[in-house]
Amino acid sequence: MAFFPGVDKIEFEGKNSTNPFAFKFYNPNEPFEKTTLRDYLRFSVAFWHTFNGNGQDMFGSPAFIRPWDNAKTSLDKALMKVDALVEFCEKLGVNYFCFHDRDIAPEGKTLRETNAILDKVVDYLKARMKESGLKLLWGTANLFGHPRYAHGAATSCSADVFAYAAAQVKKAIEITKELNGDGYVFWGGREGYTTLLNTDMQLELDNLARFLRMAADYADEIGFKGQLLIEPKPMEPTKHQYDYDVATATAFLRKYGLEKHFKFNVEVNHATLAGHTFNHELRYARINDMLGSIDANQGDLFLGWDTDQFPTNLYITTLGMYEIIKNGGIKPGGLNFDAKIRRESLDINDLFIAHIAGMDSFALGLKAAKELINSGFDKFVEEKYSSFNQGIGKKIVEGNTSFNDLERYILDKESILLPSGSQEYLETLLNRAILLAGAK
Ligand code: XLS
Ligand code: NI
Ligand code: NI
Repeated sequence: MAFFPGVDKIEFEGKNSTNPFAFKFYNPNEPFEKTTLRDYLRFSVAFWHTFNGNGQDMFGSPAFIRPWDNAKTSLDKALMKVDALVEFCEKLGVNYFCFHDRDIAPEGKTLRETNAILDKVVDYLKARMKESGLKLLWGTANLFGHPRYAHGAATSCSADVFAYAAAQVKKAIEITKELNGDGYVFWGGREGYTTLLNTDMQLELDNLARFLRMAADYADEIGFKGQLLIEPKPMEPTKHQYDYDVATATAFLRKYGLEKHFKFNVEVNHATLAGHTFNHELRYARINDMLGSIDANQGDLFLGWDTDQFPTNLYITTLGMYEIIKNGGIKPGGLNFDAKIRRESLDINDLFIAHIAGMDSFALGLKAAKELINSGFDKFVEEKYSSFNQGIGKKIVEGNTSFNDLERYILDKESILLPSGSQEYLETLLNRAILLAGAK
């Protein structure tokens, strides 16, 4: 059965095409940095939004009915969604997907029963992946949807819930390994608090660290080679999430000596919720050698919640991809579309149009970032800090100065020369880079 009979394989038609079902800027085979755009960008489809998303929001019931909603049993439905995933990714030309354990299979009465159902779906998924060439970018566990996680999972006040979450993550790492995943993600779900009046913050943070240590140990024990990733988010569903942003989570990992085991999965919309730009979060991770993967989406600054829209803002994609080029790429991570079509996007084929928009926007952003680098943008920054390349600056950088030396050096100097920051000029270079990349 075809789930998307109205859509054929999406082809690259170039910038002059007006066909909504064609790529304008993403040519998968185009060479880029000794590889191709396909292998550099490593796009991934998020199972939860694309195959479970039903347009529901806080104010309204489900708005989309999908072909798999007519399945006879919940297991049939799960298997149909696997087929839909394979068909969707083949037509879109995307090689990767990501999932939570509970996205792909329904729960049973006990964890044992749930695991048995999950195994059935994983077997089928594995076979379909093998035959189609579809690969797993990362797996994760849903530790936030079920009511048992009302107080959090690893930070719950209930030791039973902590144990349940541990067993669930154990299984999720096992199936991620079984499906050859390149990574495993920990997004904080309900790990945080809504009021300190009822919260033992110290115990919760210590427990979170204990949980992550056991997870890393277990991954080693079973020989899981994928990258473990923390996905920061400052709020939602709790008022304060512990993995607030990359800086906060880095400090947390270092305090507990866990920093060698984890990198970051940076999500655009989470960055903006934290009051940061996407490129700020990427930069912070990159300079700490902890940039692992990306959840590609965008928020709406007027709404101010995690709207998870498909990314189309070229300034965001360009500045983000600049960090990725400087990072030497994103592999073994990728660009996962943790994004959902709007409740008003009622046509099932809007799923394709949305992914095409996101893929084109990141491909163009990548090319624009390259133009930006070619325009001498980096040279400007180098020049701005050049006082640290010689004289007293060099001594400071080399650690060969003290407050006494610095006082002696500066005490009788009459003037200091400052370079211009030239923000306006640099913004014109950014505009130019986007326009040049788009015109090619
Ligand atoms: C929610 C998160 C979530 C993670 C995976 O805001 O983005 O979807 O990516 O658990
Ligand atoms: Ni995400
Ligand atoms: Ni999110």
